[in-house]
Amino acid sequence: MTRDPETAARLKALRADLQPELVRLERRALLRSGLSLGALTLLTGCDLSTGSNGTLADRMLWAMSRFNDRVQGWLFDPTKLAPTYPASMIDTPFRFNAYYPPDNIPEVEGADWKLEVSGLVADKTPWTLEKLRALPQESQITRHVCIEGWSQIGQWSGVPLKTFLERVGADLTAKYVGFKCADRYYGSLDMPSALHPQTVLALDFAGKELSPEYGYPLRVRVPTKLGFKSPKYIGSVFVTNDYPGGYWEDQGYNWFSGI
Ligand SMILES: Nc1nc2c(c(=O)[nH]1)N[C@H]1C(S)=C(S)[C@@H](COP(=O)(O)O)O[C@H]1N2
Ligand SMILES: [Mo]
Repeated sequence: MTRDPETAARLKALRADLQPELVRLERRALLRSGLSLGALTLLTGCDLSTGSNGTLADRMLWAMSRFNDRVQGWLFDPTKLAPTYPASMIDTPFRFNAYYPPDNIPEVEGADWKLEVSGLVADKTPWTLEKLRALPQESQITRHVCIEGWSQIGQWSGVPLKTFLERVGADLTAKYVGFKCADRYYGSLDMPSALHPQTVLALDFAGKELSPEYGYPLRVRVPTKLGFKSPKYIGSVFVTNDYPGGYWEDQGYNWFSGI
């Protein structure tokens, strides 16, 4: 945009005055959207942390609007299915991420493990790995997008969460499905996202049983949402009408974080 030098100078001075307020607004907008600068950079293809075009607040607002449009075609397809990829595009090695370093990865003993089921469900019998493997399985190659600003393509297989919820006689009109993990992580999904055809209780990663870093023995995988909506090491699933929140959501990240 071209402006006469006088107007440009006035705007520049005004911006300098407003700068602290803009920075505060921007922080709030980032928290609300559930995205870091890194994630916005990734999703918009616009590097927000460097460059001289406009203030950081300008660049961020622009990127936010671009994010809304672009993400429709990439992470959140208009058909509401996350894009899938050929096996040749799988990223190896796949990145580990958690709120702690790899030394603290929980080691779960699969033979003793049981998935507890509670809340608004008819059958609360815990599930073993063997029983889960006997249910219909689904495999998908999708992109995992982390809020911290990286994404990778991986292959997850397991039981569609919908199949599982139907099997336990869950109240499918309830609002939320919550998960508790072997670490201190926890999370929840709205029921429509829990019933989404691509949402799975993953037992396998890259065609093999999940390894400890990727969530052994069971993790949720929701390709239509940001990575933090896919809890690993789950030990308990519950159906409820009371908002369960989540580890990052309770610290300000956007709960929905997807379509
Ligand atoms: N139990 C548990 N699940 C978790 C997390 C965690 O810290 N603990 N981190 C989340 C985040 S932010 C991301 S990006 C993904 C990382 O999954 P990966 O290690 O398979 O890449 O797991 C999600 N699920
Ligand atoms: Mo993440």
